Amino acid sequence: MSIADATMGLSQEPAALPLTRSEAAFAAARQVLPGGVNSPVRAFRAVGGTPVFIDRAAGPRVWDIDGNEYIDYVLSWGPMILGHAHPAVVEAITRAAERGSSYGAPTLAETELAEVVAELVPSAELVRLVSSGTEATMSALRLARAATGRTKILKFAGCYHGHADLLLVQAGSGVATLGLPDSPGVPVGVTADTLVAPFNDLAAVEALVAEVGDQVAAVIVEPVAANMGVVEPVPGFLEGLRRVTSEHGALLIFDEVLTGFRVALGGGAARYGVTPDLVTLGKVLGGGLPLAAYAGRRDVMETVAPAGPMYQGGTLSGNPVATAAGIATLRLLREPGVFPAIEAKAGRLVAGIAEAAAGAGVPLQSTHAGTLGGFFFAERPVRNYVDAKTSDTARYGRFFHALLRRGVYVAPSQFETLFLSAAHGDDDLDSTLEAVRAALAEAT
Ligand code: KE4
Repeated sequence: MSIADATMGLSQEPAALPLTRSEAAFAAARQVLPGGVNSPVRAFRAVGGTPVFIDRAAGPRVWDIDGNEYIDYVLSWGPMILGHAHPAVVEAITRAAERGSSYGAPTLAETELAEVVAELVPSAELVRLVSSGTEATMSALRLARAATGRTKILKFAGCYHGHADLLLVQAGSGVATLGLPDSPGVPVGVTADTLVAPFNDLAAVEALVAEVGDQVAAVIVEPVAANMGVVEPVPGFLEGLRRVTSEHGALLIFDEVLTGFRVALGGGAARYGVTPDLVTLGKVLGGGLPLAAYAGRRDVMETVAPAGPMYQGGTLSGNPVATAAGIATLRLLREPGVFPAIEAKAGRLVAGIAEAAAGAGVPLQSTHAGTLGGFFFAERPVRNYVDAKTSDTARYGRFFHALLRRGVYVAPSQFETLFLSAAHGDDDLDSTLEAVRAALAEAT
C-alpha cells in the first residue's frame, strides 16, 4: 500500500478506511523503514498490536492519526518535561530557525547552555554538546579510556546507554524488550573489554575490580536504572561505586541522559549526593530536539580535542535551534516551584497506581524518583535486571492496551518509564487513575 493510500484524505474528514489509519500507515511504513519505525521500542513488539501513529501533541496529550486522544506518559521518552509544544519553547525554536538552522561555527547559545549545565549538574565543569545520548556515552567512554590509558569498562546488566557497539552487552530498554542480550554485528573484540555486573550488587563490582582493577577505565551507571523499568539504587550502592572507582583510579560515569533534570533538577548526582567524574546528558537538555552532552571534571574534559588529543566532533553539535529549545526548557524548569510540582504529580500517579493495584489484589511494585516513576507486576521488590525480567511482562502488555483503549498512553514496554510534565494537571491524573482501576480489572 502506498503512503498516499495509507494516509488518504488525512487532511479531510477521516474516510472510512478498511483499517485504522495507524494500521494502514504502519503497513506503508514497513515498506520503507525497517520494522516500520526509526527506533525499535516504538514498534509495540513488547506489547503486541499496531503502534499508534502520532499526528500532533500539545501539553500532556497526543492525538493519533485516527483522531484518538491520549494522556501521554511517554513524552518522547523523557524530553517533554514542560509538556508538548510549550509556547515559550516553540517561540524559541521559531526565532532561532529564522536566524538560520545551523552554522557549523561557535555561537553564544552554546556557551549559555553549557553555563546552565555547569550550574545545575554537579561535576559538570566543562561540557561538550553532541546530538544524541548514544554519542554522549560513546564519547565519554572514549574519553575515560584516553584519560586513564586503560581499556576495560564496567556496565550493569539492564542499564541502557545507547547503541554504541561497546555498550550493547546485556543492555536494557529496546534491547531488553527485543530479548537481544547481545546484538549481531557487534564484534567480540569490541565487547571483550566490557564487563557486566548486576545493578545494585556492590560486592560483584568489588570482586570484578579486584581482579582487573588497574585495567578499568570507567564504571558507567544510570544513577536510577530506568531502562529495565525503574529501579532505584539501594542505599550505599552509588557511594560504593564512588569509593571503589576512586580506590582503583577508574572514572565514575553517571549516564544521566534519562535521569538528568528528571530525578532531581541536578539529576542523580544531586539526588543521592554522589559526584561522578563524568556525566552524560540528553533528552530534557534539548527540549525535544536532537541535543545531548558529556561533561565532567575539568582536568579530564581537557583531554577532548581541540583542547587535548582525544578526537570527537559533530556537524550539528550545539545546533542553534536545539540549543535554543534546551535553554528555553531549562530556564522554565528551574523557575521556583516548577520542578517540585512535577515531582508531586509523579508521586501522586505512582501512589495512585499502587493503591489501585492493592485494592484490586494485583501484585505490583512501584517506584517514584523525582518526576518519573515506574511499576512492575511482581510479588517482590525489583532490585535488578533479573528481577525485572521475571516480572509479569505479559500482564504489562494487556494492561498497556487496556489503558490505551481508555486514552492513556504509557510506554509500550515493561522496561521503560512513566514520565510526568508540568502540563499534566490534576484532571489528567484523575482520568488516568480511573483508567488504571478499570484496566487492572480487565487485564487480569
Ligand atoms: P539516544 O541515543 O536514544 O538519544 O540516548 C541513548 C540513551 C543513553 N542513556 C540512557 C540512560 C538512555 O535512556 C538512552 C535512551 N533511552 C531510550 C528510552 N529508554 C530511548 C528510546 C529509544 O531508543 O527509542
